Amino acid sequence: MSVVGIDVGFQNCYIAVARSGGIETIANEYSDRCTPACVSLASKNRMIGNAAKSQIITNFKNTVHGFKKFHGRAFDDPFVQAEKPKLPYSLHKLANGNTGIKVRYLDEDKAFTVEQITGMLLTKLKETSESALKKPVVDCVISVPSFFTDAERRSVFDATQIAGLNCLRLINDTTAVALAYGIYKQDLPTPEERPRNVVFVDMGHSSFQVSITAFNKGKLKVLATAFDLYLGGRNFDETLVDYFCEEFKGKYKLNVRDNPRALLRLHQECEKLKKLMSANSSDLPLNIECFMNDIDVSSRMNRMQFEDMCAQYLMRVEMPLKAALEQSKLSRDDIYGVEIVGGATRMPAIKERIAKFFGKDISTTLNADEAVARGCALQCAILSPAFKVREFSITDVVPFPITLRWKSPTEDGLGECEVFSKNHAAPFSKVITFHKKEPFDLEAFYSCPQELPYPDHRIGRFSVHNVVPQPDGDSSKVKVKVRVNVHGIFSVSSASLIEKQKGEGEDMQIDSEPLVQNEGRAEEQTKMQVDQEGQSQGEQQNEDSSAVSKEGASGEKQDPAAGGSKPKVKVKSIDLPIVANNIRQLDSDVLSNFVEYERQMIIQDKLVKELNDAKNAVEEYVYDLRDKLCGMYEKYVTEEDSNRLTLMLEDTENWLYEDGEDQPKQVYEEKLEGLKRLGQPIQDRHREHEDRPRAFEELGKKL
Ligand code: ATP
Ligand code: K
Ligand code: MG
Repeated sequence: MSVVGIDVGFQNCYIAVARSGGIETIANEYSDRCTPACVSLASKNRMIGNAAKSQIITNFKNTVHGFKKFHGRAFDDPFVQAEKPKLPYSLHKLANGNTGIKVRYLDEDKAFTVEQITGMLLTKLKETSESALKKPVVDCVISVPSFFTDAERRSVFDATQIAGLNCLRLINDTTAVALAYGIYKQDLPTPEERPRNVVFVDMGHSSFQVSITAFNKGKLKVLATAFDLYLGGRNFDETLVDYFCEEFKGKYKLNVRDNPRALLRLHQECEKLKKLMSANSSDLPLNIECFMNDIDVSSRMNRMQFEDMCAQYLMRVEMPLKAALEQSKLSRDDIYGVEIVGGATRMPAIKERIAKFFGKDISTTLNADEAVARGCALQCAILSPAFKVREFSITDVVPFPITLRWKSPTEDGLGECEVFSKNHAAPFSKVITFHKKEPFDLEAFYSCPQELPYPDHRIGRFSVHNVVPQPDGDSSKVKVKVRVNVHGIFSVSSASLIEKQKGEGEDMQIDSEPLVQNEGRAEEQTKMQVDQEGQSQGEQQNEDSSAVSKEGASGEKQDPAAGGSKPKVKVKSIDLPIVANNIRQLDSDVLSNFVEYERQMIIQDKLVKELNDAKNAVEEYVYDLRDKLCGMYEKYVTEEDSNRLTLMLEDTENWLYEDGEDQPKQVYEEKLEGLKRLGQPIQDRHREHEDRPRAFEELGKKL
């Protein structure tokens, strides 16, 4: 099995793998450890990552980037609507209301779902991992922002399936960083000692995340997370873009916003300028040649001016830090250290604010770009039976409180119960007992809509089927297990009907407040969950009845009422099917179509690549042989043959640009063979001549 960790960023993706030497981040075919989160669709194939990034300006309508936040969001979502006019490509409302991405692919108009686009990106990252590890990659751990909701996580998870990956865990960015920090530390306090509390701060391109984590030997426990969903490097780029758009309007009479290509170029230049300003406080130039309408533009900017312009964003740095500290109930003195990662934390103004808030120097010992991916790979190694790593238990948190609601014959007709509070340990399961005579629905939703990334606070509806009254007509006791799994995804994972015990309270318990039983300590739960998830790959995709009954069996064992703790009470329990209906969830048949379609696109890309390689081989051979004919091969070919061959090479070159521009692979292969039939004898004569003296030399050495 493969041990791979992938950080899927809004802008940048990184891969770390476990090899014999330990965890290492790997480079792609461009020798780049960063793969841009970018997908470009064309008339014959797709380009993904670095190749796609180079298409951002030339093929702007069909080059998709900045799509991470479309996961789990409706097209009508205010954020999606606000992004739409800023994007060079088109968004589209899909039949189910989700956000679609409209591009031209294979000379047809296509609307891809965000799961498909992320699936494409993951296909690329999978291939990069495979060529580094030189074996197929299936198992992996992938990072998501800690604030991702249920719908967002399910959406990313679907994308991993489309790419043919088996995601063992969706791990929170800051938790991955915490693992990368803690696992190698030899001097962590023992479990009996007071834990070491460390703050992790990650500001990427699109958002700002903070977590406070307590470490003891062999374990970490996230105490609190806080975030600014919309504060990241892109805000600072946009501030510069706005400024220069205004300036160029006056100075050059240019309406940059009307020209998508110019706007994209300005974006790229502003990002470069921003990065330069992190290292340099002096006045810096911005020059773009032939920017728009054949006009060269230029301007200047310095860090102080820039920071003034960005005051509204810099102001927002403190709030999540404060929120995290408050939630953790720690004081500043309890904080051992502050570790920062993410590209945007390289801005001096950001660093200063973080340091000032905690009143201590911040540490940058972790690799700002690679720590998330490394943490993911470490988690994957821990989950892999094939890999030996130090035991390290992780207890994460639920980012937003979750409530269940159901119909009940009480005054207002509704029963309600908060099943997971904010920062509740995760993964975690709980059992709730209902008294029902008939099948019923449980609505799950987030309790605090104002905290959420989007206005829809629903998670889903879970219908518990096959509930019947007891033979005497009384309500049946129904035990329902709810859980937040290892991916941070909520579900009503099993339900069972308990046959009435003698002497128990009668009809008075109908729809009473549910009894909430926590199952054991969070840490034990973590282990159990991780094991289960590791084996039953992607099983939470559809909590269908078969998955449920499997789970039901284990739920029963842990149920104190039904378990061995009270052996004298004999209870019969019947597993009940649950049908889940999650918001924004792709139908399973739609998902399988996407899986199949991705496979076809992979084959298509491969065919195009092979074709291009065959064509390039002809071109390269032409140039190579022509050079050599008037160079190193000159002595080994008659003038007549040389002239004939040169003419033929010239013909081939012309052909490549005309009739030979777009031919089947076989035609190029035959062309190459034809040339080689003439070129090879010359090459052989040359080699023979070269080898002969060398052979003598070798012989001489031996004698
Ligand atoms: P997210 O975490 O939001 O999904 P991401 O993981 O893709 O995004 P990172 O790779 O951590 O983001 O960071 C990218 C951001 O960091 C970009 O806005 C980039 O311009 C910015 N950045 C990188 N280096 C510097 C620098 N030296 N100075 C200022 N900003 C920088
Ligand atoms: K990243
Ligand atoms: Mg990131």
